[in-house]
Amino acid sequence: MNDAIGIHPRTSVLIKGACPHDCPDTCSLLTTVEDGIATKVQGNPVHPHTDGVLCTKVSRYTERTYDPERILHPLKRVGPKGSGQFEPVSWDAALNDIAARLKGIAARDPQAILPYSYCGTMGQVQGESMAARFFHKLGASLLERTICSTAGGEGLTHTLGGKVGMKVEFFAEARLILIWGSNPIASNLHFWRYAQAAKRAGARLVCIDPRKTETADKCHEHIALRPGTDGALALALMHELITHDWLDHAYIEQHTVGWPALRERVLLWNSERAAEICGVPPEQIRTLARDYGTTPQSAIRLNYGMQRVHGGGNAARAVACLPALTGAWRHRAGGLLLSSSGVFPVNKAALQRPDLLAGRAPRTINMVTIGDDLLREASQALGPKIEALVVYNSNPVAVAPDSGRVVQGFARDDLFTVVLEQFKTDTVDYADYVLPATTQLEHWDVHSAYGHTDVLLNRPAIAPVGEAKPNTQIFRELAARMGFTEPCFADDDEALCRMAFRHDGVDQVDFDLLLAQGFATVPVPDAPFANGNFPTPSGKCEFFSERLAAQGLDGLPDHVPNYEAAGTSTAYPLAMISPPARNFLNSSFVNVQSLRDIEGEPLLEINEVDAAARGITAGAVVRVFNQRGEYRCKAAVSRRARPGVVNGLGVWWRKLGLDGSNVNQLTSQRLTDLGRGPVFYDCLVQVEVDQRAALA
Ligand SMILES: Nc1nc2c(c(=O)[nH]1)N[C@H]1C(S)=C(S)[C@@H](COP(=O)(O)OP(=O)(O)OC[C@H]3O[C@@H](n4cnc5c(=O)[nH]c(N)nc54)[C@H](O)[C@@H]3O)O[C@H]1N2
Ligand SMILES: Nc1nc2c(c(=O)[nH]1)N[C@H]1C(S)=C(S)[C@@H](COP(=O)(O)OP(=O)(O)OC[C@H]3O[C@@H](n4cnc5c(=O)[nH]c(N)nc54)[C@H](O)[C@@H]3O)O[C@H]1N2
Ligand code: SF4
Ligand SMILES: [Mo]
Repeated sequence: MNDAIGIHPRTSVLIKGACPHDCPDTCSLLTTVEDGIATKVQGNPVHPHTDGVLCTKVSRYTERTYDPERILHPLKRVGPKGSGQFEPVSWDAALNDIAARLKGIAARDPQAILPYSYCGTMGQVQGESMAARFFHKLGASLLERTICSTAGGEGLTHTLGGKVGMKVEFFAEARLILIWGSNPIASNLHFWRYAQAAKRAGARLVCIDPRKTETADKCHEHIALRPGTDGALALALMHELITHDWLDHAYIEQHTVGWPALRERVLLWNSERAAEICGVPPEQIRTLARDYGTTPQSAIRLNYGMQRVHGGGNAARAVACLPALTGAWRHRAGGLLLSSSGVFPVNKAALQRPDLLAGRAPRTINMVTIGDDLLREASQALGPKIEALVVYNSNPVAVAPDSGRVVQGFARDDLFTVVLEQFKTDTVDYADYVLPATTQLEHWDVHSAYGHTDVLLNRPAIAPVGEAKPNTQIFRELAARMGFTEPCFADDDEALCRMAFRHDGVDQVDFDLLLAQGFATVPVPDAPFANGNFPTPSGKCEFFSERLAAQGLDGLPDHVPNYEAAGTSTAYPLAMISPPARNFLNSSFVNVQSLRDIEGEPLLEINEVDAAARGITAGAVVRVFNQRGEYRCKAAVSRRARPGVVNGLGVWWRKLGLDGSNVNQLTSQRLTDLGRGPVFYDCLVQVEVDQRAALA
């Protein structure tokens, strides 16, 4: 008996939540709370997609939540920008000063204020609800949230009509799975579990990826194409389907638009031509086409890794044509999945209240080009200079391309920067004020997903740590100080959760079920396009897009070469890609010691042929450089890199790198063909042994 020995009885409860991170899996979490302290975070065994399993990152969530490095109090800058020197201040002092500064700028032109946010949390509430209301009311510049998925998203939308596709659970029944531009063992673990079930049942798995990933190791075949050549590969696959008549003519006839035009385009793309561009043997393309064309239950798991290049939108369009040619959509275990986010009936207008703009149409800034935008002077065409930046749910100094320019912009002494954060990221180092934000264990939220079709509710498990506040609360309190009196600024977080899926007073998702079991499934037919019914203007799969043609763009998908295509520069002969690390999530978790210990240190994977040609040995410090900048790290001489391509894994924090930078020092601010997205993997570099390190 605890009482008998003088110890308080322990209360232990299990709280249902949702993983907030930018991951397709959106897992259902069970947090054990003992005497108000979260002691364990586990996967919910009742939620089918989670199936009781979490990734390594989030199974250590208590370590992250109680990390001694958590920001627990509002901070005000005392040192130069970038130095990360702050002193604690009270919430009142911080918010009063921030409101006064924003009011002063807004009186001249509110468009000089820019919110900068992405998916640090994917929650509908701690993402863009109260924050969007605040900036809409203010009339601040709008932000194009393009840093991840807009090229592929647009490509898919112009072909299938939206971010829609196969239900992820039916990959388990497929007979052939193409894992295309995706490394699910690292970044989509719960899909990989379905793929493994299919493999055990005899399915063939093919991985299409320049890098020999841990996923490629476990597939039957690996097609190691050059970065940015997926469009050519898809066109050649279609060519083979046509010449061998592995086509579902009835499906094409009834459920597609633009077949004669597509056929004509595709006939220009035989496998030899594509093989030359992709840097793979033509037989590999022909064999894949035969398998794909003759296996009715063929399923494609496309992921965003293949669209971070100039032609990413067109490549996604080309791949999305494949299942309509073979009629794979007729089967629930056939078709394609890039993102399921389009199936969720989110009421964005209720959450974000664009009506608060009241007829104003502020300019839009693309988050990809934040480096250039921060360094631009006022102009008639582009509007005022950016004078204030409010960053939340993002770490742009580490994740945005061309970081030499980004850092220069953030270092501007005449820029007023507020950062809402949990940890002292690279971006925090440049803030004038840092406001401590709660983590998922400390606030309410509701989540849609992009790798399955369930809505999840997140209840707070513990009280906020230190003086941290939810993003919503910070914007509520700022709104009050700005004098915004609309009742919507008083909505509490639970009310916002209830609003997220309610239209005209009717819940589109059962909120009582969410409260009771933590998740609810959005009804989607098992084989959504078995009988056409694509959400396109024509209702068909659009091989040819009238909408694109009307914009003066190519109505058909094509291969659009990289801006910096391999072999086009003698100064920078190697193509660099920088895909996700397994134990980080973008730049999140880099600060968690036990996870950083697993990842080790920033590395550049280089093939033995390219290493030998440069006198690079394993573990040598190398200088990686191009016209935009240079970056030093250690070399990993590895067959994970194909000849001609180097891989710089994970978005490391700059301050943890060898000389305070990361791979984004080299990436460019150019934009994709569709969707105005980033081209992180369209980047030529040269690599050499670092002379400083070699002499030392
Ligand atoms: N552990 C972990 N999980 C994550 C993330 C993370 O950082 N870490 N990031 C999350 C985010 S933000 C997203 S958007 C999602 C999806 O994130 P994605 O960035 O799509 O990540 P992956 O699924 O790992 O797929 C990327 C794969 O594409 C490959 N690739 C690179 N260039 C090309 C190309 O031109 N063609 C082809 N075919 N392949 C190419 C890379 O080598 C890599 O293996 O994952 C999320 N999940
Ligand atoms: N070179 C290269 N660069 C890349 C990529 C790549 O593959 N290669 N991937 C790109 C992709 S796909 C993406 S999506 C972007 C991602 O870029 P970001 O969206 O900036 O993602 P993170 O780096 O995870 O940073 C999110 C930050 O939000 C904070 N955060 C989390 N929850 C909350 C909260 O509730 N409140 C507040 N205030 N803060 C919170 C976290 O602590 C973290 O520092 O990076 C892109 N950059
Ligand atoms: S990061 Fe992804 S796999 Fe890990 S717990 Fe979150 S949703 Fe699940
Ligand atoms: Mo992303």
